[in-house]
Amino acid sequence: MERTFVAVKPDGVQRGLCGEIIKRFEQRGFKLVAAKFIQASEDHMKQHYLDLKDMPFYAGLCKYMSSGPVLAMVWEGQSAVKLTRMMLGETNPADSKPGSVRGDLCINIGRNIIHGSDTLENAKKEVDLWFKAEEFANYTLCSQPFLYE
Ligand code: IDP
Ligand code: MG
Repeated sequence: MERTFVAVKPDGVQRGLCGEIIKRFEQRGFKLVAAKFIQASEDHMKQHYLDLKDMPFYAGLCKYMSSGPVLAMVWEGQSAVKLTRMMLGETNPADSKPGSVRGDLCINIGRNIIHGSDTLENAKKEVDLWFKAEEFANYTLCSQPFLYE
């Protein structure tokens, strides 16, 4: 089982897409193990996007991501990192296929409504950056035996 970090960005929250996004993860069969609705500081976002610090859009991205609340979540499941990235679509919504979150629900690369960890290593880092150990729910999904062989 893998855990991945997913966040509905401030644009997704403002556009009322939290429910639609949660629905897609629930319907896929992923298990929600942690969630919180918070406005992150600019410093927190700078840490989150540290790998992109040399990109021209880094400052604007961190400012935007801290401009309003985000829905931060950890979803668990088999191949959760890879499957989540496929559900999200490409970074640029214009390259995202219909059926993906970005391909269905947004248009512009700077307002692409959702974040998902890109590798298992980054997922671990991001989960640790956003959540403390006591913020995780420990339970079994009743659908578990019907999702996995
Ligand atoms: P990802 O979110 O698909 O993993 P990254 O390359 O990690 O994409 O970039 C992080 C975020 O930075 C993107 O989701 C998007 O919001 C923003 N971003 C990426 N490239 C551009 C760009 O060329 N212009 C403006 N914003 C960008
Ligand atoms: Mg990324």
